[in-house]
Amino acid sequence: MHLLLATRNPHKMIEIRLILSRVPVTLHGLDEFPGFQDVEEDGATLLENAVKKARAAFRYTGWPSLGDDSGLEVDALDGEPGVRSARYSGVPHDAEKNMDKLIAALRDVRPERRTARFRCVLALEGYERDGATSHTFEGCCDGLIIDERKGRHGFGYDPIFWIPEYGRTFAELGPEIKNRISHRARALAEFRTFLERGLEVQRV
Ligand code: ITT
Repeated sequence: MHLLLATRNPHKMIEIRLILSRVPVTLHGLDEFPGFQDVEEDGATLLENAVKKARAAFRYTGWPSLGDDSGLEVDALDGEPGVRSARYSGVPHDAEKNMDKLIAALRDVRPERRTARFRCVLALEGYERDGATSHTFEGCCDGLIIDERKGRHGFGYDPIFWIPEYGRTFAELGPEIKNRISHRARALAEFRTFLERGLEVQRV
């Protein structure tokens, strides 16, 4: 099976390729389709945007396409930046400015009240199963937002997303652990189960 990863974010791309490395699918990137125009991510939810990205890629290429929309939900900010995580401090995306803005917004919030979660929604379009050609998967990872950047791995908000169980940020943990426990890893685990079930059905 060929699967197009409908993302322009090279970090997501690397994580998804690693997490799916043992799954018998051939992964492709949007770089193979230079004429493809990016969609506007104007949905009100992660789900809407994930579907929009996957659907546009499937329509353009004809290949089953997987869109990833993800975001950081901070409880003390009523779930912000959420769906606006990438452009929290404006366009074009700037991870450093986004972290500065988030740290400033939480300046008066006590450490124990800085609970947050990363959420990842994946949309698969163009893959027929059980009478549907549209499927979605979701994963979350809980943590706390800290004031000081720690670690050099990962991307986006990873240096200030601290995981209590490990006593480290995503950026300190590195890809091996992040790709086991992250929101993206959990959503992709659901996706993998879905694919493997389909492959078993084909074998029967
Ligand atoms: P595509 O739409 O092309 O996939 P994007 O970076 O614009 O790339 P999103 O719209 O899903 O992706 O934005 C998600 C933002 O949330 C991303 O830019 C980061 O700022 C943040 N984010 C998502 N997953 C993350 C992760 O694993 N680690 C750190 N930050 C993450």
